[in-house]
Amino acid sequence: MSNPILYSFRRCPYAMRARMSLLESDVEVELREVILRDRPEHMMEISPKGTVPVLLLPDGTVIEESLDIMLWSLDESWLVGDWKDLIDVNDGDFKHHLDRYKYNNRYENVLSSEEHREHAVSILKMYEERLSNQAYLCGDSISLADLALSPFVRQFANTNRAWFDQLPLPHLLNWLEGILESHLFKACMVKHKQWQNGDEPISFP
Ligand SMILES: N[C@@H](CCC(=O)N[C@@H](CS)C(=O)NCC(=O)O)C(=O)O
Repeated sequence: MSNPILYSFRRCPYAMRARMSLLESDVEVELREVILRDRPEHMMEISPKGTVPVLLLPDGTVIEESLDIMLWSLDESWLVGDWKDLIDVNDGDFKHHLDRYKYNNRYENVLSSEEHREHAVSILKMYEERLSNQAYLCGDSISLADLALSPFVRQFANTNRAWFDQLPLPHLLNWLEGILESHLFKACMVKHKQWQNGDEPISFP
């Protein structure tokens, strides 16, 4: 039986969380690296909304939300604590402020970049509070919430790394560093060239 097919984009935080989850499961997929301005026809046929990641299962089922790919691949031991609420805040308010901080001139009628940055920091303070009592967002082991949120905190940090590094959020910085330095994250960030129809399949992991 053939492997599931994952349409993915290396730098997309939603695709990163899906790839990390697949790495943590025993599932091998065929990875197809997408360039967003040149999306493959087959991907658009199976998922016309056109976002990555998209996972196509051998039985034809299409999973086109990163969280659903995580839930499909991870076993129940990963579903720890209030991960749903954390993902709601991340994919909602945090992502809203992150985009308007990072790409402020793409939006009309918004606050300044610095004001959006401050709103995002107020959410990061909530994570800092948790991480001052435990190693990960929902306890002392890594779980779904860490995989789901860390790619977005990374994107926020990388927008202005020097500024981020001087924030008084030592536990958060340490948590992020630990994840970015992990084998898991490094394996999820391996580079692949853009997939073209007819290419030899690339197995992931
Ligand atoms: N809710 C989706 C969001 C995915 C998403 O927005 N991915 C971005 C790349 S980081 C994308 O594909 N953007 C293309 C577009 O919106 O046209 C998920 O969780 O999978």
